[in-house]
Amino acid sequence: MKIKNVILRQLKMKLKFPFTTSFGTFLDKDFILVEVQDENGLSGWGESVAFMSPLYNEETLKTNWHLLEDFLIPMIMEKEIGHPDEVSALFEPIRKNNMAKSALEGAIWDLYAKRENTSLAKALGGTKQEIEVGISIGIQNTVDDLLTIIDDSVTQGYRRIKVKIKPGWDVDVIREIRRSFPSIQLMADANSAYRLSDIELLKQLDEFDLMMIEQPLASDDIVDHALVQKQLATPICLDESIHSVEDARKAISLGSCKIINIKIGRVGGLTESKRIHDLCVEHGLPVWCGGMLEAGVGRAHNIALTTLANFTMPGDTAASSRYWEKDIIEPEVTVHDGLITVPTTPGIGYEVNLDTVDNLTVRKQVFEKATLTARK
Ligand code: OSB
Ligand code: MG
Repeated sequence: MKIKNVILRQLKMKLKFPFTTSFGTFLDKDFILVEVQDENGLSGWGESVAFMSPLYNEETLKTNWHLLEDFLIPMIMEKEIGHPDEVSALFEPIRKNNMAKSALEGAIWDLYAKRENTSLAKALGGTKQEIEVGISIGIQNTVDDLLTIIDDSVTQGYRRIKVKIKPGWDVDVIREIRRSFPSIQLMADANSAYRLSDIELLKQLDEFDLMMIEQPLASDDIVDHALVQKQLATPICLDESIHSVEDARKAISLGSCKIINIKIGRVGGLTESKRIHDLCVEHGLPVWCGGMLEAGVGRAHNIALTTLANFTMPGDTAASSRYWEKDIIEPEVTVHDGLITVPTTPGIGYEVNLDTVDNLTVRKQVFEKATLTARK
């Protein structure tokens, strides 16, 4: 296939509620939606998970636009692409900028699956018809507020509760949760808020039978995590620290984690996500699919990836309606009894609602071969 046009749109969507992590609070979600079109005008869709500020990782919406406009789009325009696995190889000379690469690669995967008349899940080698999901709950003003949200989420059927922690909102909060909910599947995500010197505090969390502690230490660390994991009974799950299958291999061999959270954007795309999944199968580590407060297109990609067999733990892909008054896809993602039914229609399996997209678009740019040449 050949990509004839690429359309970048910057969307702004209002979150239904503020979402607070150890590194900051989200009120809105600004992101880039990528549309690629083939010679027949068929569209594939991808979503960048880069945020406005470089607080989760170093990428931002603007750095992604720059990388897409000036490097990545010109690299794939009019190229004969036999299979989307070739895209990550094409992008290989560009260092890092994984979320920018992933947004475009994801759109090409969707287009490929549509052209093959198969679902994205099947195109990736996925086998599940439904996937199990959990929910990620931000830091709240009071423990009572948090307990109420957990209660609602458990009632709705979410299969696993993840709570965000940070210094000052950790051991005591988890103790209170366990008192009220002795047997739920529970985990904590620190988003890199601790240091090796916090080891005694982290060890106190062993008491609460957590499924895992996600990314306690620095976002680029795999060395200190190995030291901490040796002293913890609770499995460590790495999120921020894993950018590639090579990172995963090193973390596994050092013993830095026992579980990996795969985020498609963080690792540079679906092809790299599959590689990490396969490596974890070889080494007996379970994986699960993380979330980045995605709108519908990103959510759909997460669902397709989660159909791979070793995604054995519930992911963070909650229902569209948890985050948005109105999502950009139809139908919206719904969760029943903690399960999402995987769509079977071609590509991502959800229609992008162009009217909704237009209403939310604050910037738009169309790239076609002629303009790219003219610019040189
Ligand atoms: O670390 O998984 C994370 C949200 C924003 C940035 C980082 C993270 C998160 C979440 C929420 O935990 C995941 C979601 O519900 O999409
Ligand atoms: Mg995380």
